[in-house]
Amino acid sequence: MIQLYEAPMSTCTQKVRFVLEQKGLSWEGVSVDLHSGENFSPEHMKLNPKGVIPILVDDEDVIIESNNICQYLDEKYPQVALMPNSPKGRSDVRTLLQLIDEHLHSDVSACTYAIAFRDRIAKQYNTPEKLKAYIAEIPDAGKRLSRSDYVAMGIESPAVHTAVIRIVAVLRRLESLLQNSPYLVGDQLTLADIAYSPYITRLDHLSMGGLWEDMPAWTK
Ligand SMILES: N[C@@H](CCC(=O)N[C@@H](CS)C(=O)NCC(=O)O)C(=O)O
Repeated sequence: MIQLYEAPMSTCTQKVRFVLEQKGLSWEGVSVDLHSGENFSPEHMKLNPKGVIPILVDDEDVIIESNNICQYLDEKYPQVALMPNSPKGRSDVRTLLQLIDEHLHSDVSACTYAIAFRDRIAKQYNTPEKLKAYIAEIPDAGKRLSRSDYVAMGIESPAVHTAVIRIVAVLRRLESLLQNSPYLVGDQLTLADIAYSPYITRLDHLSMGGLWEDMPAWTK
């Protein structure tokens, strides 16, 4: 039995769901309420000490980190291959996945918090004490600092400016990969396409689609 700890708005969860669908696997969702901080509960932290989703539980095995979960599913359930055959192709996919973990995820997250989540957090934790308690629960020290900034400064946060510059650089890189193929690596759908798609959708939902206005390969 496969269980996925998830929330509908989570980009990392969306890529795992995409893989599960491609593989035709049956699975059960376990909803985690990120808005109420359920992800910081002791039960959740036992499964993922980072206090985040997604978490995949496959029988007894607990797998964390969305890119890692996608690769795990591809190896364990090879019926529909989502990695290229060649070592070079697989290496190219892994390089692209690494870029997400290095900064794309946190950059898109910076924009999401600064533009879309900021007001909700400010309303929900509407006294300095409540906000402090919410921030204090976040296990990662860097995230504690950046989240405070997004709530206090919104898009004026210097981290958001850096994030947008880095996102544009990633989009340009993807655009060059899409010149000769509708797929990022080779001529078939791979984990790279699946992993990037929720971030592009999120940027679109944040009305940031203008960032790729001059990148024609996207529209193909
Ligand atoms: N590198 C992790 C990032 C996980 C992550 O940041 N998940 C978000 C949802 S997409 C989350 O749980 N956020 C809740 C929080 O940080 O409070 C992965 O790819 O799984």
